Amino acid sequence: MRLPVITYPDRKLKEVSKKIEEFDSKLHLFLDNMYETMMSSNGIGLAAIQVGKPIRALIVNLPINEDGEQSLENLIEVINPKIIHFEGSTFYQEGCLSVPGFYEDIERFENIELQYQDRYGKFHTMIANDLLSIALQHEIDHLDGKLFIEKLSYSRRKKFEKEYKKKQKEARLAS
Ligand code: Y12
Ligand code: CO
Repeated sequence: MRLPVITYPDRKLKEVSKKIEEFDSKLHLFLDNMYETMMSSNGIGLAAIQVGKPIRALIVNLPINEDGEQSLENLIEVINPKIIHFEGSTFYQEGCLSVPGFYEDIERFENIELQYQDRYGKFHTMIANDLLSIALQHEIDHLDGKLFIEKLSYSRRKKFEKEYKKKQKEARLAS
């Protein structure tokens, strides 16, 4: 089932998500619904809070080629993540399904080491580089109630707020 994606400035996105303790069929169905929602919205990453559930779950499915194709085999489900090491710095033009139509260069760690659980509660450790590292950091920020726009400079954020409000007004008038 496709779930509605919450968009900025909904205050729900500021909520800090709770640790997952039960790895049951209810969680599995929710993760499946997150996947359907992300794929049907042309996303490559989604956190549970973006569909209104404040639990520490996120999914990432990076493109496998330059045409942007995605494969279920590459889907990564991450529960209760903890970044245990990080190094380097990199910039990438990020976008977010909860901030539609806005992309901006954001600084992140280049490489991270992540401890997390899978949908069955099994613990894993992963080293993530490049785009995967960026996507995971973006999604983990959602679990802590943070959006990538909060990393913008004061002047860029002001400009964003003005442009975003204008776009929202135009969309309301067109609907
Ligand atoms: C690098 C940087 C950030 C991430 C987080 C995951 N972000 C996304 O999946 C964003 C997807 C996105 C898709 C949109 O829809 C279409 O393009 C059709 C979109 O909509 C508009 O711009 C209107 C915005 C964002 C992962 C890796
Ligand atoms: Co996002």
